[in-house]
Amino acid sequence: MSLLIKNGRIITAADDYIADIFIEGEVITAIGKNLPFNATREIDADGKLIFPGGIDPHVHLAMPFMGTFSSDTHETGTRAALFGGTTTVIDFVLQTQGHSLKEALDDWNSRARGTAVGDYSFHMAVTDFNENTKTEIKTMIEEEGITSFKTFMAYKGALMIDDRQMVALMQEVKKHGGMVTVHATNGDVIDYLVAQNRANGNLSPRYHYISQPEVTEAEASGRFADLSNYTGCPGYIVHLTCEGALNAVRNATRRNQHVFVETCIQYLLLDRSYYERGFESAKWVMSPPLREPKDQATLWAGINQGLVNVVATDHCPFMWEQKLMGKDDFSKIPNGHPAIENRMELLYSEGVHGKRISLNKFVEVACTNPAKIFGMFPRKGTIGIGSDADLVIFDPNEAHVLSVSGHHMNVDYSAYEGWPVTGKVKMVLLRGQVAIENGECLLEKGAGKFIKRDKVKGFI
Ligand code: DUC
Ligand code: ZN
Ligand code: ZN
Ligand code: ZN
Repeated sequence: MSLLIKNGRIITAADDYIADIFIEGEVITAIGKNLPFNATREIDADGKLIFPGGIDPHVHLAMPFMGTFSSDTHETGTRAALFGGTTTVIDFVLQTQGHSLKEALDDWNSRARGTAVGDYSFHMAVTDFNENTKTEIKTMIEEEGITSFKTFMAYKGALMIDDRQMVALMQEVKKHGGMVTVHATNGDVIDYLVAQNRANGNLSPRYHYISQPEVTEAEASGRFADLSNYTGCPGYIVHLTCEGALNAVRNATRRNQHVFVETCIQYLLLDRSYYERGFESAKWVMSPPLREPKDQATLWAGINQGLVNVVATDHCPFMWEQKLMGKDDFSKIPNGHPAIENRMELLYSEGVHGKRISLNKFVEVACTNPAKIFGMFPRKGTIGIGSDADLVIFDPNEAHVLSVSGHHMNVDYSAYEGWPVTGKVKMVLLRGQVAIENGECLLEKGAGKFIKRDKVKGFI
């Protein structure tokens, strides 16, 4: 099987040129003008942009959380991702406190293997670091190809580890060539503010926002950066939302430290006014919460300053019925919002079409940096000879509107209902196979592969 894509405008993190792409089997084998090859199929990409397949390194599929499960499975979530031009996702395996990493991995494998439609990898969330867990770090990195370890500085009693565990984990992960990633918010302060608001009868969704002020994120981000600097373990802050937290990272650069930073599309585009919609605001109850317009400005600038390296989603959808679990108490609303399918188009439309970031920067933060940071480059995240033929053929001019009625995520509302978008994913290839064409997914359940990742370098 071979494919020849003719005359597309190829965009990588560094380049922008018109050429043909020749694909044999799963990989790109030639790129050039007027390639003289015969292929099983020719695709005309004249007038279209060609991006590397998007990589969303922060998604929660079928995750047990707050007494329920996020509503997209590995099948529905990766299929929706493909529709939106994301060909690889990194999902989170959650260790159950008191149990091993291996048990958690077996559990996630049993759900993802043979069901994922797009490619996927796992981060391992370490929620209980002890002498037993310690021995499993090396195996995860060297045998399982899981090289990043997620920590939570919040959600005490379920997911949170303390600073002793954090330092010990960082020492072990550094020793074996991995990276520690973090949900950086101060869990104790948040728990206190949640309890205070509940005691005062402040139970509506806006108190979710009020209970997680900027300081809780700025403090934890700074603490994480300090511990990463002290141990020398590469560190990555997930879903960074605000000026205070980014300033903590900026400060770390003054001692020549580099901390990787991810933000998510919602923190760039949505603000706290979404918490003034009565209980409908539950759709946007996520942690950290949406912030202020000044934080959005900080994040866009941070992308252009090279301080924010990745734009992900933290995709963690819940059906409206599940959100209603918190109708009388904001602290019982399952945290998370759906975006896996919308990230690439929204970032293109608001970022590139909106003249906030360049085309190359778009590819860098949505495709290339996630691959580089997490040990998948150059197999994933770029368009080059030898790379997997994960490609998005994109019409930069087609205007459309986001809506639950047209999406493929397993959730019964859109967080971006009615949002006008310029630019549309027209065709998607996954390892040389046509995944999306004419608004349909042509890949079967189980077509997605688990991607073993390399040791991390700690630089990009
Ligand atoms: N935040 C969310 O909003 N959902 C899942 C987990 C998290 O940290
Ligand atoms: Zn056990
Ligand atoms: Zn988180
Ligand atoms: Zn998350």
